[in-house]
Amino acid sequence: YSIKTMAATAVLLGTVSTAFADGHAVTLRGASMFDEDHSFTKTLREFERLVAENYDGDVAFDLRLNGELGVESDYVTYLNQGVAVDYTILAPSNMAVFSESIPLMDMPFLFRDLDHWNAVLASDAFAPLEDDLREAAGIVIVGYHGGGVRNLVSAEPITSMEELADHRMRVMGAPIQALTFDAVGAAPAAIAYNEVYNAIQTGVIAGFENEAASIQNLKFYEVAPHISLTQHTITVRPIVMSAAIYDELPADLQAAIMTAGAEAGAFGRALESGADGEILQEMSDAGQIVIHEFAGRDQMLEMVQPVQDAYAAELGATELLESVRGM
Ligand code: MAV
Repeated sequence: YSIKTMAATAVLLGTVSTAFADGHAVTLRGASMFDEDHSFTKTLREFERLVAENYDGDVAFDLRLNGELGVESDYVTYLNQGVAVDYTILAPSNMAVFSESIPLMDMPFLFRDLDHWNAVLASDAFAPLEDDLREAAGIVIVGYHGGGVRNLVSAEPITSMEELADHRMRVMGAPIQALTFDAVGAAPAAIAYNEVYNAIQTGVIAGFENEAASIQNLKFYEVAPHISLTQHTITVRPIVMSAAIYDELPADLQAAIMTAGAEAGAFGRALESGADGEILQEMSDAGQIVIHEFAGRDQMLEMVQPVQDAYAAELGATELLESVRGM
């Protein structure tokens, strides 16, 4: 191996060993599906800044934006294998392939409101899920971003349970997501995020569900301009690292990462939850979306609870779910 080949290999693997390539002791590679304006990217930038601030050694970051390295379902595989992506922000439901329990964190109708969401994230209720993720997926949670509210996004308005019936909509890859929307009468299908825009445009599906920041950043309103305020999810979006990479880092860098993750998460949650309503308003003012009230939210909630109960029971997580509900 020449130094050059090793450097090239190191770049491919995107890890600690990129020292050869750019002269830094440690270079970590990150990934975002969005541009600099999205709260995920801003939170990852804040994370980088805080790691550097809290660490005495030499660490550099190489954050790839705009889906250059794919979508979250790709990042999960990379993190698991310890290649290409070292840190990112992920929807728990996109990690279901490796951990059946992690999607419990972001199942629809888990949180009553922002206060409840805040209380749960301030507790250690999710610790058993974090442990399972590390064990089963090789992914370490270093902080929690989130705070977007997910609504139905569709080509035609969906304002009632009747209009929701058999609505062909995309959901994230976790079985609990499909089970939930199936239970309320829709016709959900798991489709990769980077295929959603085309699938709606070509009529393969009639819509999906998402939060304001991402609808705006990826211009989903161009094909799905109708937002129905089902407000079914307040997002939980862990800042994550590959355990294979994290475990190889010096202890003081690991400590800096944990501190930075917690702080960057708090920064990001305030940012996204604070901007959610404003972004909807911006898109509405710009004539990009039409916002509709949704009449059946209470009914949805009632229909979904047994599905949540069954999922938790299957995981042996009934107590966890009860304690989250009780907060
Ligand atoms: C939004 O862009 C984010 O919540 C992101 O974390 C998800 O992966 C994505 O939606 C999605 O629906 O897959």
